[in-house]
Amino acid sequence: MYLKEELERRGVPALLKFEDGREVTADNWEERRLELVDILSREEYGYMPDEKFKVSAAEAAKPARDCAGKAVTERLTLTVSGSKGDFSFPLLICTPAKKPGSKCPLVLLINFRPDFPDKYLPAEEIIDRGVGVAMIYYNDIALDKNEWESGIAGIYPRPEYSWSKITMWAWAASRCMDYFETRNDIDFERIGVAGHSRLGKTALWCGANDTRFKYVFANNSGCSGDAITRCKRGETVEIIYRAFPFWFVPKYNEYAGREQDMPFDQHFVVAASAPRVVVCGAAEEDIWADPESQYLSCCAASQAWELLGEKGLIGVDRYPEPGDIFTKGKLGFFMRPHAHYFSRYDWNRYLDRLLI
Ligand code: GTR
Repeated sequence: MYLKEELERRGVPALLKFEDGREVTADNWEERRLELVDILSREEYGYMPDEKFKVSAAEAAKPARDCAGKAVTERLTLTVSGSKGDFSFPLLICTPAKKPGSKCPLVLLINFRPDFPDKYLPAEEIIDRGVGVAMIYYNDIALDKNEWESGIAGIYPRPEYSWSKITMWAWAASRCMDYFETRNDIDFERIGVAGHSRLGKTALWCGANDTRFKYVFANNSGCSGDAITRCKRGETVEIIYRAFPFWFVPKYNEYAGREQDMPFDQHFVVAASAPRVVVCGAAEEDIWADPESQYLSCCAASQAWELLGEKGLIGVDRYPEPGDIFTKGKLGFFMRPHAHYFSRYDWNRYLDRLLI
């Protein structure tokens, strides 16, 4: 394990031990993985409604040729039906124009804006790599505010349902996956979920809950995302909960200033997608997210892949430097120069991993 002494100094909880003290082995990894998801649901992000949803899609506009004719963009309305009623939201899918019968890899971006393309979504560059991209706009699912009437929050409200906005956004990504499964032009072995910052946290949480996403791309997700919380620089539990209590369940706030008492740390959410592919992207100047703590959590999470005989993090036993790209294993990390942003550089690192 890289940076072992630093992980020990910070007192990061053991990944490969059950809550009841049993050792985790390759054979019982799935049981532990589900326990990780349960711990994180209970302590931090909340639970998704426990029921099966039905999903249907309708055209919101005629499919249009895009990117100089290299792509087709579809604007759909997805309707999710559950025990409490129907809920609809827009879903955009842009795929390479291709021969009938061929399938493309696809990345679903949970985005900050409904615009397409968008500064965080360089569609033409993605299409030119032979990859399709889908997008949902997070405020269409539930507003990024401390209110519980909008969108899905109004239909499955708190406290009847113990969830949070991060969990609602992640839940919506899974409903998109339900729809992708009905299509015959997508390569199901290569569907990824991506997000930046608060939506990078969401992408990690989505991957943990939904094993159908074989790739998880968490960009600059930092505090309550990929960064180890204990002794982290920049944002802390206290700060993030004060500003964004609705991203979490109230229990998370009990750890404000008491991070050492958490029965988990953020390497749990990274490892909860093992042995699928996870790539965590950090940015040199993003001290608020804390690249060192982001790397540390990959160092700790990597044990899950190794336990399963997979290549986890292929990194270095030191803190990362700008320009470091460690994406050869199934758990990847890279540190881009400059600031907090979802840049083309980041996209290309994720696509490089998707296309290996
Ligand atoms: C910040 C928040 C970060 C990060 C960021 C973002 O204000 O403190 O954790 O999520 O927002 O999502 O842009």
